[in-house]
Amino acid sequence: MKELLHFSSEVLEALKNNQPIVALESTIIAHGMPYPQNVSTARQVEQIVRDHGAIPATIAILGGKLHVGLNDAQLDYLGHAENVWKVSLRDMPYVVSQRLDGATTVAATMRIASMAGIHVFVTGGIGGVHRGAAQSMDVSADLTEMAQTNVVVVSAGIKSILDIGLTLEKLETLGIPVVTFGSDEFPSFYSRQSGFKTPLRLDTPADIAALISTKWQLQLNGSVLIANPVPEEHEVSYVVMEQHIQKALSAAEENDVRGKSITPFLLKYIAERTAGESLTANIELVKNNSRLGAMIAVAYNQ
Ligand code: PSU
Ligand code: MN
Repeated sequence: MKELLHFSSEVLEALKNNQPIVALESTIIAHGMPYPQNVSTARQVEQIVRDHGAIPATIAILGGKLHVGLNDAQLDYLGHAENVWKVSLRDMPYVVSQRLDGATTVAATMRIASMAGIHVFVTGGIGGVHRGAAQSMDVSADLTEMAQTNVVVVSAGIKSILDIGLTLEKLETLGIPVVTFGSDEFPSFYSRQSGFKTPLRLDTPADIAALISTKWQLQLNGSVLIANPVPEEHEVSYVVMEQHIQKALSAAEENDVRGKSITPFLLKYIAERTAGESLTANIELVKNNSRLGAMIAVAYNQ
């Protein structure tokens, strides 16, 4: 397994010295945001992690190799190259054996982070149960991966393109604790509100680190979902977002968009129609998550 892993020198050094490391996903770069904002955001996020005492490890598949830590050229390439696969777990063996390039989703990034011995992971939002899942059966592999892999996921909650209520139910079934940082309301990615009360609330990175280590000491394998509400000054109101989401969902249906294409389609549709407002929120919430993720990694390391 280790033969497939390629570490950047920064990450290798950090692993040797037992420093706190934060894994970062790449689907958000290749399929979640437009170029060049995606690459500049990825770089800023890495720097924020360093500024808060941890080492960033952006994860992606290049030429079939699992890369843990990317250099500038690799990051830029992922940001604009055509033919970069969106790789979830089921795509991994194909992309690796065919020596292709792939950006990893939450599920695939978690798995590779775990292989590398990294336990804290920062993203924007997780995949979940899609609206209309009773018909489509579209439930992200992010959830089943979170049920089994010991990597904490720091997010801004569940995007309202999904069915937040059903996703929370599914997380409960899978035994995944859902913790909102510093708020009683569970956030919905672009917005601090979702209409759902958070199952759990913690107010410090130290408390979050304690919950994580306790969970794994209890041999309760799997992730913890940390929801970090988008900063108030960058949020897009829940009501405004809902109108855009309704339109995006109709457009997806009209264009017969299904399966793995649906999440990138919806995100792009909404970003294009909110005059960049949602993109700004997206960028700022990822930066905000990287700050918290680094602090959790530092606390967990201690
Ligand atoms: N949520 C976001 N931005 C994203 C994604 C989710 O705010 O780019 C990506 C993540 O990589 C997530 C994936 O793991 O979408 C889920 O895709 P699917 O629904 O096809 O499982
Ligand atoms: Mn899906």
